[in-house]
Amino acid sequence: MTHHDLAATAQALVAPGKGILAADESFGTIEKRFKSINLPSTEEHRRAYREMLFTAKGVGDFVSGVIMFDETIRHKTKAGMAFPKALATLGVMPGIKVDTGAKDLAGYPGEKITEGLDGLRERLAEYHALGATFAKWRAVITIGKHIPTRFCIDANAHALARYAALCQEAGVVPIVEPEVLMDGDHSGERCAEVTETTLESVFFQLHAHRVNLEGMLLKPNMVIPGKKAATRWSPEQIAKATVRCFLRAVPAAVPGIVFLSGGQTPQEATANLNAMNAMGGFPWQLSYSYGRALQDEALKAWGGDTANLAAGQAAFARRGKMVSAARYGKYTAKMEMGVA
Ligand code: 5MM
Repeated sequence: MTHHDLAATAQALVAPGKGILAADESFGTIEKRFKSINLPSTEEHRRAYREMLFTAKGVGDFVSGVIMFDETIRHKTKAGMAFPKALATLGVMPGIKVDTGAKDLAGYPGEKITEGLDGLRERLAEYHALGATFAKWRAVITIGKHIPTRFCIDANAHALARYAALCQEAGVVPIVEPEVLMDGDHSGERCAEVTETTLESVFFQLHAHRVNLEGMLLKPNMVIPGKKAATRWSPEQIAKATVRCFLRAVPAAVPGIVFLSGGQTPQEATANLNAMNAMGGFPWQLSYSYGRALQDEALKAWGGDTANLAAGQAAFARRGKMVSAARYGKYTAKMEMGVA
């Protein structure tokens, strides 16, 4: 795989009107999601839930790629087709989460470092053989009283860059995800400051590790006040602050920025992305790689009951249509009133 192939894959992942479905919940996270609908996290429930999403009618219209977890990429549809093949048949690219999770950073209370570099070259080769054309690694940055520290930001940026270089060596497009968490009562301004510092460190390290910027995607948080902040921002304020921050810190050579939803409601995540695309004036595609914002309504409508399979798929496609419209700045609040 050449630099040219990597760039083509990265561009296809942010094709107009499309974005990524993050369905790479590890065991702990999917258990938490299923708990909200009172469903035990058995292997068959996890498989059936993912099959419902991956095979929804029209999925290829709003999903360019799906990020899977190690267990999921090995699963098959009820009819016996491997998930990566089933997705490819629908024009959707299979992707894989390759980090092994964020752990406490020794010596730095309250901060995390993402693990998973040991043996990564070999794991990437296996995932590539299983059909993965892109991968994801998530670093977590927490805002608090005396944090984040410069050390934590740089350590996570270094690991992200090592991961990205190994991906490109394996012919896999890396999605680089430095997530500044929304947890806490910090202001939007504080989020902007931390996000900019984090992105600067990430791109310094990507350059040092000789990562080809045209053959990667960035998956960041939006610039947004903390969940418990007293002062809230409108979608227009969030859009303005986010675009300003990214114009300062993200090279134009990066083909696309695919936002995470990070605990925003489906409506918020859609409206905020829409406001950015309505603004224009930036060199990258601005798209989504949403987990919760794309799945929450579908998960509720499905409720773990096979009888609700069509309802779950309809809820998923309905949100998909709205986020896809947000890629063009054409989403309106009125669309929320439409039935599935
Ligand atoms: C879907 O959630 C992903 C996996 O999380 P765990 O490794 O903790 O199970 C997560 O990395 C996700 O891809 C991003 O955070 C974006 O998801 P949201 O829900 O924030 O859009």
